[in-house]
Amino acid sequence: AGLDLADEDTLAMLAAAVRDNRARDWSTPGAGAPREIRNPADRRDLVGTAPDATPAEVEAALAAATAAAPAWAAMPAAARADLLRRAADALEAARLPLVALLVREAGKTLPNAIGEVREAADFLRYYAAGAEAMPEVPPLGPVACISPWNFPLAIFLGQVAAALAAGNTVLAKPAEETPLVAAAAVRLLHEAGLPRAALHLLPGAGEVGAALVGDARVQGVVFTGSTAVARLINAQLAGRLTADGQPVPLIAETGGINAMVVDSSALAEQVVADVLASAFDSAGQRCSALRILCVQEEAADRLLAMLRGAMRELAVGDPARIETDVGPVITEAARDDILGHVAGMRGLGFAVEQVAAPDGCFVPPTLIEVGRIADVGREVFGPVLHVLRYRREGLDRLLAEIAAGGHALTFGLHTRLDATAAHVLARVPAGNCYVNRNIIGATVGVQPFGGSGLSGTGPKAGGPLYLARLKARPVALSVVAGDLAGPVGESNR
Ligand code: UN1
Repeated sequence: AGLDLADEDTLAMLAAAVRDNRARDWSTPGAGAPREIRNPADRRDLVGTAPDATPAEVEAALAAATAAAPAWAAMPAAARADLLRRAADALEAARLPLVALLVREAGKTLPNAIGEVREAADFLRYYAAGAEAMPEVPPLGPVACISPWNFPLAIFLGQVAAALAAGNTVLAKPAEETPLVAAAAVRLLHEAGLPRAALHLLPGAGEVGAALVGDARVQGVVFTGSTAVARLINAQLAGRLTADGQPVPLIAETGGINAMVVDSSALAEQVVADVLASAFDSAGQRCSALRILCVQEEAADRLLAMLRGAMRELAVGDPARIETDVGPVITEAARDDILGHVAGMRGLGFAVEQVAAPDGCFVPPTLIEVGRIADVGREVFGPVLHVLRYRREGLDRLLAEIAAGGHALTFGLHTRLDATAAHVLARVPAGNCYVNRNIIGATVGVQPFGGSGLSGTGPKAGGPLYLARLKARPVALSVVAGDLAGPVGESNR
């Protein structure tokens, strides 16, 4: 069911979908002040307006989700699962306008947007199957789902689908940058038969999220975003108990300062391809993206020369064009933040190299040579790759520095030596370790995604333990492994 990007007819169809989309207004109704959503690649293109949810709308949604919780919880899991599968079918039937909307609202490249629709459908089907495979344990009740702009469809729907599948009603706050694709997804779910009171969309900024998290009727929180906001949520929930007297659960997926270690036995061509994908795909705007490439000294000159050459070939520009490798970053503020980091590093004396990029919300793919892990300092959410050279004798110190950073999300290793692989992987804590491949694009059901430490609370998204956290009481986990009924997508590569 994939869209074949090597096929001329498919490309023509996608181009037409983007063109039609630009003539379409995706505005959503609501009482609050309308927020203008503009295409990050072309600020003249107004995608639509979305009003922030007002306090009265938040209150009405909380009351309705609370009132609807018993009936939704009482529905047999199989019926909830059928509904989510119908929604997955509807989502795939609507994939062309959704792909175009992701390009326009979130600046996704066409391959990224196609992968994201596929991943969203995978989440719906995976959690549907998981719900059916679980013993009947009561759900939590109303759950708040707070999602990011970088996967405004897949992460948004993944959170919502899991909460609903487990039998909870949902208050969903999409990122303020990307409410329109979330609204489109909610419409599809309601049209597929989901009771309106079981899922409420509440667009807006931090105030809306804080109002939800601070409300005693909310029995669980699912959050993907920054470590700083996860800390705020955690503090807000501290000491609060569910109706069953348990601490209100928080599932948080946050950031990472992800590293890849490349030893001198690695296949250079493969490394270059995987580094390009890991660092620059999605303009580096994935929490899984590569931030620090660590190359063994003996291989570094040749490998970095190849990487620089390959970076110069990256096409940065309009994500609606199939030729584009790197699209815009999400906002001018994001661009300025990333470029501020680059300027700061240059100021500190680190060597910086950048390829060309157009004006606007674009950041040129950038390479910064650093001396040690701690030089990087922070997660930079854009196409900026730090590189450092290490000596074989210094490997353990390097691994200890990576571990000491406190994040533990993704990690990559390129080596052809089994002993090195075992040695390295035993020393780096990371939720997702990838060997001899890129470090992005975890696949629902096959590579559950999530980290620990500063990177999140677990359980991993798209994995067998996720739904259990959304139940009121502990679940016997041996029976929760809901396999997909069908083949799993290459969703997000
Ligand atoms: C995120 O960027 O917030 O594996 C998480 C991947 C994606 C990452 C999503 N699932 O690249």
